[in-house]
Amino acid sequence: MARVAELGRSTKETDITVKLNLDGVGEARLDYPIGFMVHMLNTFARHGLFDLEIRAKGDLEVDQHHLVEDTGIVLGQCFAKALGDKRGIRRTGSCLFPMDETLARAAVDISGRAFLVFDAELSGIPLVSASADSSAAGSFSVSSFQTDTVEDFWHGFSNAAGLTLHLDILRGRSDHHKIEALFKAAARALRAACEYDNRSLDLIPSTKGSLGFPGVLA
Ligand SMILES: [Mn+2]
Repeated sequence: MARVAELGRSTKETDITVKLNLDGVGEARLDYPIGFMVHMLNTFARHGLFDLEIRAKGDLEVDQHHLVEDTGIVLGQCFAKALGDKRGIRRTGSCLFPMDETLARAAVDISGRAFLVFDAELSGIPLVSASADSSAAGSFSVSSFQTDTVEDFWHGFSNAAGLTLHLDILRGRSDHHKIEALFKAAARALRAACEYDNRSLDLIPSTKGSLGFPGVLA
């Protein structure tokens, strides 16, 4: 049976619905107002072989922090819910992902203990994108991606999913490549950790006998 979860979260700052299938084929359907995040969430689904649907709105008139962080939170809650008691999973996974001049690394332990180590040097200069401007046919409005929110996304995710995640950008020049390689590495590490271990399908992979996480809806 596919491991799926669907959750919504609505606050005065954001309104987000996420549907996740851990045993998917890598398809994403995204209604998301930040172009670069659409690129990253598509990438995440494809490399993790997760099916992912996200509908999101947020207070972008403030900045992008609330929406990006809250997206990580709801996605993390969906991960925890879809995993259930974690019986039979491999529990850990890692990936070293090169992308041209950039090298990123992700290591995950679905431990029931929330912890993020994030070591990535970005330039601090926003990535610029354009979207079709409905007010003037054929023209574009320019927006940008606030790159410091990448850490906020993964912080929200690891906290809500109850897992330990180490994310490092080991080298690189392009911020686009750095962030993208990190999402690909994280997706592949999570995919490996979520996958079933055919040698211990009946066991919860812990000597404690539990990988529960108090903050998580099981
Ligand atoms: Mn790209």
